[in-house]
Amino acid sequence: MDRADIVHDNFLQRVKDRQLPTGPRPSGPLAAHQAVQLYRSGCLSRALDRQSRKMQRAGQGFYTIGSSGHEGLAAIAAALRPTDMAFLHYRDAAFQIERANQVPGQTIAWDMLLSFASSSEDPTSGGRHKVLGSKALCIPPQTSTIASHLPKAVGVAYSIGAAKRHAPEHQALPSDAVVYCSFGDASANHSTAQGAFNTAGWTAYQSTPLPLLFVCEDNGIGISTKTPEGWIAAGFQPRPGLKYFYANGLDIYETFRVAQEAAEYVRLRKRPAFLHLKTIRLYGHAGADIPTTYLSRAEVEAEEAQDPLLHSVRLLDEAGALAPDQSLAMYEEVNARIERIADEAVTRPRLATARDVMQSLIPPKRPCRPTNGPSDAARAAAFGGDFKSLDDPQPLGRILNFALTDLMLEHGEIVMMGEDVGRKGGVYGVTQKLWQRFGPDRMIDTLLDEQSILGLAIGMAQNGFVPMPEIQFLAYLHNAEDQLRGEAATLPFFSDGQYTNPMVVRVAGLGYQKGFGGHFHNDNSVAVLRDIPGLILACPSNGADAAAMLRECVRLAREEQRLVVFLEPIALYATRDLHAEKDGAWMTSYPALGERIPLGTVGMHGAGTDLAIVTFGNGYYLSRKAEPALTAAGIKTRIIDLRWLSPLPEDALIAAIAGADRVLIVDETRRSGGVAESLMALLAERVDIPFAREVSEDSFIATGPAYAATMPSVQSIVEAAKTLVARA
Ligand SMILES: Cc1ncc(C[n+]2csc(CCOP(=O)(O)OP(=O)(O)O)c2C)c(N)n1
Ligand SMILES: [Mg+2]
Repeated sequence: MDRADIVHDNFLQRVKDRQLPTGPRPSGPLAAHQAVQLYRSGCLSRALDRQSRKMQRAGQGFYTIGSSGHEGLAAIAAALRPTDMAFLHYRDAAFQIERANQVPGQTIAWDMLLSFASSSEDPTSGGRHKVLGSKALCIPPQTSTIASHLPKAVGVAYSIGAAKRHAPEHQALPSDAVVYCSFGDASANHSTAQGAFNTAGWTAYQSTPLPLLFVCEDNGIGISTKTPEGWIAAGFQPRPGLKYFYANGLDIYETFRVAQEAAEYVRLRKRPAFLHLKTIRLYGHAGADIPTTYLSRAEVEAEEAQDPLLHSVRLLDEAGALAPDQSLAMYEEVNARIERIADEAVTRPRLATARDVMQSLIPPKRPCRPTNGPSDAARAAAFGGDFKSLDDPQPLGRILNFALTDLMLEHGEIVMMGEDVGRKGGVYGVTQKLWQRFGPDRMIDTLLDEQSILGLAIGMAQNGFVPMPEIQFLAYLHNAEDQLRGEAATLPFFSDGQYTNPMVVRVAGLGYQKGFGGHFHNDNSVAVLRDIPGLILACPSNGADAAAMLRECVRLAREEQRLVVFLEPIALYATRDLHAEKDGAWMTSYPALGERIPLGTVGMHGAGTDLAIVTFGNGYYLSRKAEPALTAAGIKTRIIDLRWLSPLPEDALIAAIAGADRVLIVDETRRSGGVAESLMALLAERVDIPFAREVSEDSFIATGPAYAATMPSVQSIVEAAKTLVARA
């Protein structure tokens, strides 16, 4: 027998027999009518859990992770405001249901059942997932990757204070909001969670405002692995910067009282708090999990005897709020109602085609106030002594610095964050002087944790900022990559475009730093970025393009809410010369304000018809260096700079190679999973031109004299070109 049915029968029998679990009498500020409402929210949550299991058995529902045992969460919702952004643990249905009571016009049971049924009319995800969430209730839906929502909760909490000082055009939260973020006891151990607690504490320790309420729902277990007795309290009571509260989540009176105290502490003091909430988990982890396979029957039954709804029946009786018979009637009425609504919900349409599913991969555009660009006076004041250098040829790194300055002048909602981006101006000086020009509010020197940097950016974006986080080196993106892959990129997808986190992530990367750094400062793989649906990956090869592309990237983020990664080739930051020492041919002047390079367009040098070299980044630079040797060999060449590595500028590329007899792909990323693989597939599918590739080996990069040995060189490009052209 399904334990959900055992728990249900148990409830009916025990209430009838008045065999209710014992506990302290109701006390605290919860009024009788509120207590009844919380109990009703708990009943609704419970009924929905049972219904989801029935729907799954009938082939009408597809996922059953439930909230039974966690009904006390309703009391936490009651202690908060519906404008307090809430990042919910997957067991917080009662929270969402109770919050719906605070917002007029809600049809929460109907909405949640549509989600269970994966109906395209589900107002949260449009039928893409059974997930908690609601735009109207200020509950962004969450992925199920444990703890990945914690870094962005820190980011949103930080954004509330930042928005007071620089209100962004698309600000979403009131200035007295708090952020709520919940998770399970096992999840609290995850390094992502630990990073977020540390960042919250680190921030509060310096008295920076961070109105954030963490709630750890401690049911003592994570799937089948028990949390050691006392572990959560021992770990979180002494944590610097994080005030610890405890409540028994089986008692709605106590939970409400403590949650109110904690919420008031967070709201008034603008400091983070950690509410440790004792709960129980009824009927195992999720639908297919049978708890008696790893717990003794006695243990399971002892938990079931502590059913929080039974506790509520007792508490309501003792408070004189509702007699047990009335509680029983309410429970049954709610169950019957949910069954009736479910019968209707399963008849609603579902997603069917790839097009349906993919509709929300790309977020909707949003209206933005027009800007006329920064005034001359503002530019003169900001640039200071650099103002007169703007027209002189400069290397890429310096041009980027100019572009960032103008973009920050033009858009007050741009904020940058990263290790050493502020006071120092970045490891390679790209953000130099921005801290002095725009202040520490907009140039945030973060602690050393890439997940927190990206989480801060995601969170600030959700409150209307346009963040430009910096990852110091491409190799250091990987330990935080899920913040882009699992969080930022998926949010529009499964919130049906209702929640977005537009940003431009600047990453310094790729190889060819002369003998410096080895593989951890010279990472030449972008495969993990290129396969993320909806993500735009840009990679300039020279200063003028870099500025014009960066402006387009910011436009894409600001106006089209896109997630953009701007990959900066470190080896070209300071490169000045092309063919000969002191020729200065790789320096460019700073493009006029307003000049942009649109997404999907390529660059082209030359118009030769013997050979088209298709390349980007350092490969473009090396190909340009190879050009005289190719000309000397009688090979008339054109060199195409892809600029956009994902999505590939397919049509522009096909147009650019038209009329060429051969195509050579020069790709500094690796043979396996490198950009060339996609380019070759594209050429094979769309044109009838012979092609070849010159790529990096499947290797990491060495430091010292062999620093470029595994990657394309001028010589290898020339040889590959000659071989290809000589091919019959
Ligand atoms: C990063 C990650 N690893 C593993 C999982 C699989 N998983 C889902 S829930 C869970 C246990 C979570 O336990 P806890 O945090 O105590 O929450 P509870 O389910 O008890 O409420 C695990 C291991 C996951 N979702 N994400
Ligand atoms: Mg748990």
